[in-house]
Parts: sequence; C-alpha cells; structure tokens
Amino acid sequence: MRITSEKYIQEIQSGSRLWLARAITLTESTRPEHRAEAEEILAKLLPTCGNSLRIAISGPPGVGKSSFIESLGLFLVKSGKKIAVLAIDPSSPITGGSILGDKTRMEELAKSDFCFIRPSPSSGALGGVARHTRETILLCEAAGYEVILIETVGIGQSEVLAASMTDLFVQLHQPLSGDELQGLKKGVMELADLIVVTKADGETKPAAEIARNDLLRAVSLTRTDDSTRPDVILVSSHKCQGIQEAWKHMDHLAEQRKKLGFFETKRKQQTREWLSQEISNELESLLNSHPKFNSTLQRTRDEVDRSGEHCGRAARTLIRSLLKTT
Ligand SMILES: Nc1nc2c(ncn2[C@@H]2O[C@H](COP(=O)(O)OP(=O)(O)OP(=O)(O)O)[C@@H](O)[C@H]2O)c(=O)[nH]1
Ligand SMILES: [Mg+2]
Repeated sequence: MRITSEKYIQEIQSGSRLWLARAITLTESTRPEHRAEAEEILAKLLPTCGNSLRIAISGPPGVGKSSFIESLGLFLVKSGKKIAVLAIDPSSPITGGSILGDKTRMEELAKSDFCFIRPSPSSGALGGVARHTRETILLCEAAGYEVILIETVGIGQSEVLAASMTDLFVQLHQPLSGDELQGLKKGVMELADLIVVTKADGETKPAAEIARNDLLRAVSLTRTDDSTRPDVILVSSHKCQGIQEAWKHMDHLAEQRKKLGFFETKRKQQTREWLSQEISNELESLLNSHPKFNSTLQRTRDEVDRSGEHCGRAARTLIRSLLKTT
C-alpha cells in the first residue's frame, strides 16, 4: 500500500526521526515515482521550512571536523536546541561518506534525542549530492531542527557546494599543517566567515597559537574589508574549550546579517542558483530520455568527425532538432 504524503508530513512534523530518514531516502532515490513522492512531500512542507541556521563545517581530512561538530552539537543540545548533522563527501561514494566511519567521533551526540545525524548521500555525482543535501536541509527544517551542521571535506568543489547552500561557512585548520604559511588557498579564504584552529590542547597548543597568529595575518592581507574579515579562534574539541566562543561568533554573525538584510538576500540568491541548476538538470534528462537522442548524437558525432563542424553549433542543432525549437 502506498503511504500518503500526509502520513510523512504528520510524522515529520511531530518529530519522528524515523520518518524524516524515510523521506530523505525518498529524495535520494533515482526511481521517478520516489522522486515524485519526495517532491509532493517537500512542496507541502515548504511553507514551514527555512527557520534554521545552516552552517558548513569545512576543512582537510583529519582536521577535526567531526570532533568539533560533536562538541558544538552537544553544547547546542544542552542549550535546548535541536540540531541536524549532514555531510557532503564526494570522496567515498561506496561507504556513504566518511561521516559513517566517524560514528565513533559523534558517539555522544548520536545518543541525543535532539540530534539527527545523516551520512552523505551515496550517489557519486556532485550534482545529485547537491540536490539531496538541499532537500535534506529543508526536510530537517520542517522537522524543527534549528541548527544544521554540514560536514564537508575541504576539497575544491564540495566546499563551494557547501557554501552555496549554507548561511555561514566555518573553516577548520589544524596546527602544524603549514597551510597558513602559504597564505592558504585564496578561494577558501574568501568563503570563510569564521576560522577555527583545532586541537588547541596538550602538546599542540603552542603550535595552535602560532597558527592563529599566522592566520590572522594571512586574513588581514587577503580580506582588507574589516567588516567581513573572519575572526580566527582556538578550539579544543576534546577539552570542550572555545566551543561556546565559536558558537557566539556564529550566532552573532547570523544576527548581524539578519539585521542588515544580508541573510535573506543570500538565501534568495542561493535559491535562484538552485533553480538554474534544476533547469539545467531537467533539460539534460529531457534530452537523455528522448527516444531519438542516441541516434541523433551518433549522427552529430560522425558529422563533427567528418566535416570538423564547430561543436557549439553542432550541439545547438542537435538540441533544437530534438526539442523542436527554432
Ligand atoms: N588533541 C586533539 N585531537 C583532536 C581534537 N579534535 C580531533 N582530534 C583528533 O584528530 C583526528 C581527526 O579527528 P576527526 O574529528 O575525525 O577529523 P575529521 O576532520 O572529521 O576527519 P575526516 O572526516 O576523516 O576528514 C582524530 O584522531 C581526533 O582524535 C582535539 O580537540 N584535540
Ligand atoms: Mg569527519
């Protein structure tokens, strides 16, 4: 028997993590009927979405992302907030993302009734991951999660993707990584709203302090506008030090941006980008599912091989002939 969208909605809104997980699984499915169901559920829930603070937690492998999320998450749960933890991890499509392997690092948090942890979607393509993650954020919001933390491995595209769907971007660095001395990756410096130096405890504490000073200097060189320059703070997730300060920074930044209207503007911009991506995806699948696509593509390829026709022009002709546009 088909489960109605009303059932999903009722269960999600009454806080069932099981049904939230089921709805997320629907969004991740490649079966058209599942996608249609997911869209129906999302469309009905949409008016209740948007009320969370979406935060990307990014950094290179092993920097301490999961440990930081566990500490921050526990702190937030203790202060009465419901939090969701998601992941964007294109590196391990088979295991479903490193967050799974990280279960041990979020052991305490996973036990909390006020926390929902979801590993990254297992479909490899980044475009698919983007859609699932965006939809998962919305579903979590409909379920009343107030802070959504997205762990993302600091490797090029996945970072940019995480930034495109979050309100704040927190960049993690570990002492002795050497990145700060190279002035860091410039693109990432431009994304960061807050920089956290991890593992500021025990033997690595002095190195963490040096890293903070180096990063502050690097930031002042790359980000000359005082008002948007990210702060650099020291954190020890193991000792729960600096966690409250980190949260204060994030909360303050969000409040400040809301007051100035930047928060809403950024979300609108992100929604517009999402729409553009969906249009491209829709067009692509429309073309791929056209009964004459393969034969026309083959003919076009042969033509390009034979006559050396300009690829852009050949592509335009192919699309127009299949979609019957002028
Ligand atoms: N001393 C110290 N070690 C830490 C701290 N936070 C994390 N670590 C250690 O750093 C290692 C990596 O921690 P994770 O939290 O798994 O790092 P991650 O960035 O999530 O790693 P990936 O998901 O594999 O990219 C582990 O051995 C942790 O015990 C900290 O606050 N202090
Ligand atoms: Mg991790």
